[in-house]
Amino acid sequence: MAKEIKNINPGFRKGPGRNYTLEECIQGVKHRHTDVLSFLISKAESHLDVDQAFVQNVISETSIKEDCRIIAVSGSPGVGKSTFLNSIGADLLHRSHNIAILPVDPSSRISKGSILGDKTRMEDIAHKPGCFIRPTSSSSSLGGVAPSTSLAVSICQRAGFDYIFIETVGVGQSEYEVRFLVDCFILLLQPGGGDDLQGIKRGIMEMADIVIVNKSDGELLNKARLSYDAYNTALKLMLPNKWGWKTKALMYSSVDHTGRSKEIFSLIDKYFSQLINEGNLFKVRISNSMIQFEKYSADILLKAILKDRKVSSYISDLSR
Ligand SMILES: Nc1nc2c(ncn2[C@@H]2O[C@H](COP(=O)(O)OP(=O)(O)OP(=O)(O)O)[C@@H](O)[C@H]2O)c(=O)[nH]1
Ligand SMILES: [Mg+2]
Repeated sequence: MAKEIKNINPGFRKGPGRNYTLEECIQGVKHRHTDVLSFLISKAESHLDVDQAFVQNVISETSIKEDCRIIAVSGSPGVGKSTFLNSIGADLLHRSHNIAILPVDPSSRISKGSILGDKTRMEDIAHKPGCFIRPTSSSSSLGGVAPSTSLAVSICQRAGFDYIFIETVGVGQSEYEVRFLVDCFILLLQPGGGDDLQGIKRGIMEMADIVIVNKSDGELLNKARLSYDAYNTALKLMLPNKWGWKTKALMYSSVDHTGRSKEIFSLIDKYFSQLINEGNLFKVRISNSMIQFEKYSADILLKAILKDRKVSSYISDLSR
């Protein structure tokens, strides 16, 4: 007989069953009402124009918290992204920060699997006040990150979170797209013994602002040190990015992190201080908005073309 699984996902809550009016949503966003935020993100994921317009109305009636930090945490499947967010998220909550975590799941339309996975990996923080976790699906997008993820970030910015994290699986397209949604890009890597550098696409290293060799603990610690040295050597040869930041590497363990998150936070603080002091944070966001505008206009145009009856019958003729 199948064993009963208890508490597999204690943090999981069913989506809100009720509708909210525009005014309730505006107030809900201002007061960081998590059910309203989830409701709005569901609307953002909808393909209906009326839902998109509703979200846009809420966005235009609320203002963003300028000093929030929008950070991507990317890396290959199983590298420890959710556990990492659980670890640093717990520290941030302890320091009375509010955090939103938006895991982007390329497969959720099929399996809904990582909705369970992400929340169970973040069980230390999932129930805590000040923490909002809302997985979003990328499956509706032509690329890796759905337009709804960008709207979800916008909604969370208006809800006044201090930190907004996007968790993306670093396979192919998604990390390139998420780069242009965030202020800071953290790349998590697995300890590999130092000869693993060839396996990492150079472009991905160049995109990262902070590289973290995760799982630097137990039997993996020696391998992690070798990887860290190899990445550091490679990073020294790389030029600063266009905002003058030089990518830095750190070792971390999300399961044995006693005292270690200090290093992460001081590096994140340094990164944001440099951007702000040199007046570049605003420029980064403007530049990101322009890139998103181009991408989503192209998406909308392509979808409209594909909807055209003549085009779709031509395509089905071709594929016969
Ligand atoms: N030893 C060790 N194990 C870790 C660490 N971080 C995560 N893990 C383990 O690695 C496995 C995957 O962790 P997740 O946090 O789910 O990884 P993920 O990158 O979010 O996975 P996906 O979302 O499926 O791509 C789990 O078994 C974790 O317990 C770490 O710092 N040290
Ligand atoms: Mg995960």
